[in-house]
Amino acid sequence: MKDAAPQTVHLSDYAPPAFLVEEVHLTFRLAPRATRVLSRICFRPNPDAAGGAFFLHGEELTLIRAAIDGAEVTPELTAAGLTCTVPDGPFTWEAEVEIAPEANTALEGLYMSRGMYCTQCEAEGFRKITYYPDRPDVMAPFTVRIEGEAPVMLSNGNPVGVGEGWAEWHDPWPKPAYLFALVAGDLVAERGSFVTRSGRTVDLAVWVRPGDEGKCAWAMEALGTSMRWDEERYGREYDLDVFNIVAVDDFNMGAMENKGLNIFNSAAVLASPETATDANFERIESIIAHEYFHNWTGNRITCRDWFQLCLKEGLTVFRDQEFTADLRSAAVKRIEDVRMLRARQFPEDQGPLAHPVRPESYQEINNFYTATVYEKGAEVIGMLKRLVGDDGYAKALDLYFDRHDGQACTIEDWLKVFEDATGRDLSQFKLWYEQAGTPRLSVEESFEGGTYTLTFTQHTPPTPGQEEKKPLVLPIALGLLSPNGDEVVPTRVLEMTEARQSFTFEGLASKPVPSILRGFSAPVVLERAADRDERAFLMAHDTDPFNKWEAGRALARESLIATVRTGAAPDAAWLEGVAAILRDESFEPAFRAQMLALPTQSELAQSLADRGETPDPDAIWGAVEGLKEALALHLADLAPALYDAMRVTGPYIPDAEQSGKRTLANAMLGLITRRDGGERAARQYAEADNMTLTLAALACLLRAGKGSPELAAFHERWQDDRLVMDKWFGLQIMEATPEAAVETARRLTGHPAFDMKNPNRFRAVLGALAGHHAGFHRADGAGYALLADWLIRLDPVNPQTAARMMTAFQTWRRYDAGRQAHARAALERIAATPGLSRDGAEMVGRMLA
Ligand code: 0A1
Ligand code: ZN
Repeated sequence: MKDAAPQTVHLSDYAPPAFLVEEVHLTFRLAPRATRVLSRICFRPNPDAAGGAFFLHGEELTLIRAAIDGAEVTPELTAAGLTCTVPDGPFTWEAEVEIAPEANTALEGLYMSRGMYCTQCEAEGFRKITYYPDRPDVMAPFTVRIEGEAPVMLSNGNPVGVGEGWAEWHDPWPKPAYLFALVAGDLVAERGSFVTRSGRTVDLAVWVRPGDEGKCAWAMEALGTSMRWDEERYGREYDLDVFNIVAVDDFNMGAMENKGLNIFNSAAVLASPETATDANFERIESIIAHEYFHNWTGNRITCRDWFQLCLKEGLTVFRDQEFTADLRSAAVKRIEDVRMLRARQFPEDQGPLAHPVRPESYQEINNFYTATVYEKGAEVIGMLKRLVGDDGYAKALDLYFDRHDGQACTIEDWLKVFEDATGRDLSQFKLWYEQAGTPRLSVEESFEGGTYTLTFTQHTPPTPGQEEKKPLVLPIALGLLSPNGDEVVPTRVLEMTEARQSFTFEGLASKPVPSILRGFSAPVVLERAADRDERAFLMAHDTDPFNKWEAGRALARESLIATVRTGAAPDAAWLEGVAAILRDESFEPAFRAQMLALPTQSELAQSLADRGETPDPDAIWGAVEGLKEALALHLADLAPALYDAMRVTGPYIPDAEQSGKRTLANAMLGLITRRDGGERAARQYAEADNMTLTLAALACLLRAGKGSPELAAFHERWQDDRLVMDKWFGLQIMEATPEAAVETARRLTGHPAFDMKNPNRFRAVLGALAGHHAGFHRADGAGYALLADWLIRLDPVNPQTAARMMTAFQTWRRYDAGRQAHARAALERIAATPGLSRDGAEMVGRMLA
């Protein structure tokens, strides 16, 4: 066998498959060290392909035998798959292979998680299960027989039979191999049912380990709500007799949308008030929805090739965002989404890992499950909707489902339905899919004789491999306020298509105050040198909740930057503006809590870098601490009063109303702790009957340099609950001082419960370090070195998770020469590791280029 040398795959090289699959029959004889997989696959030549050899992907498989139309054959094997001479017309391929799920620590293909068999096939894991054309444009119905000792054995589709030691499943819907799934183990189910709008009853089940039954109710409820929402909002009905969800402890990502058998990281399913926070509950609800929505946007209509990943992911994220906005608060959800976009996608788009929403090349596709593909992909759809309007969007989506059901599609297909449904030419809009980088939007204004003119200039800085950028279509939602705070021009969407473009508004009595980019109508950096009075004015008067929040955010950012630069005192306008909103009961508590969320320290570093300055992580840390101290002082009376007013009585419900109150109360607790040294937090910890209150109290105590007895008690109580213990590990690092973060992380990697093979635990410790801005970017390079040590250790065990975490280094060039030298040394050490995975090599290669 030859070694598979890393190869770059290009979108432009796409060719249709030489052979199509009519049907697939698989038999699994499960055994931890030697599982046998028997396949019978009916192939026919693809009439739309220009011929081509018969090639099946296959990696890390031991081929026992192969046959074509019943006659044994001896294929030619490589490390990537096999080729074989085949008949001219249709034929049946049979193979028997052996695999070792127990030895599979990469968690891709068939593997074991604490005695349970499970699979992860997206993107290219099926080739580690058997020989197959493992590409998303090959779709087929699957019949699966599982033989083994496990009490529960599940696969995609509907159950067709079950007996002692076996189970059979049939999935009638043609699907690509990446949606295949199998689970077998000692599992128990929380059961439910759903009657579709056409009256079919679907049996629902959430499968978990015995002992976790009490933590499934929320997931089941979220599933029912998602199914109904997709019927009502998108006209999409479920299409099988059963829908199964399984919770797995060892999982690289959040969850996976396998047809009829969604597999979830247990952190994305299991919840009880005692063990999960409000944020966990909300995340579970949205991931359940996301995976369920994939049934139409991903499964019934899938991607032609992996370059089209945003076709399913951007759209499904957009849909899950709409779902949460409908169920909870649209304003708060938009703020949360933009915070997340700025924290995760902007750094990617502005650094060495920048790539278009539809990338044009890759070495390892697993490295492209990124915030750009997912979150910017969703933003692009939001812009499309803004441009064509709600009706145009609804028509286009109906056409998409009608025209492309059962197909593997491209972004061209997607844009064409919008063009056909609305008559719009989207050729310039398509650049959003092709051009990487975050556009910068600057604004000039003039006012003369009642005419107000806004002139916008857009510019997208170069990104790797894309020096020249063209102007994009930018929907700029805008409102104008009069100086007395009345809205004189309600929100309208300006459509910018040129590099520089003016828009005029006639008949205004006085120069208005513009509220630009309402609802964050385009994913750009707005470079507006507004003065602080204007921001304070918008914070007080803007009718658009997002821009109200944004004005406060900008004030806080500028205040923090001034402190970093000159040691300036916190801006009184921000302190007063926040206090006014906190006092205003017409705003829901969750929105009021958002007003307190400061820009992340990494965002502040980027803002400084954008202005040509070298960010100092310690100075940024100090400025943030100073602002929080000032706020605690400013709100010395209000914080305890609001804390009391937000007390929730009655049984715990993780809905928007209750969780909003708890979020605001906990934010007040943070301020109170700065003044009372932790007295109230200790009381909250002692009295708490849910994890939201417990964890917030513990965080406050740790931040105040206290909390040792509580930390020990927490450990004592929760040591047998892996998900709760992940919180225990992570929190200690998140709440550590910059000096202590690295040492705390290092100490915790030596804890007996630290298990590098479990991605959740690895992320809880090393991910928390990477997220601690001043701790990770410590001047002596200790943060970089510790993370590099562990990434080098993890890479051979689980290359996917290691490579994802390497992104912690993506901003390394922003910092001073000393830090850069340490970061470069860490990256070069990773790059020089013998046998480094393709995943890791691609990531460090791009960051060092
Ligand atoms: N499609 C899933 C996420 C996912 C992607 C890749 C995986 O392994 C590499 C696993 C899951 C989703 O969007 O939820
Ligand atoms: Zn998805």
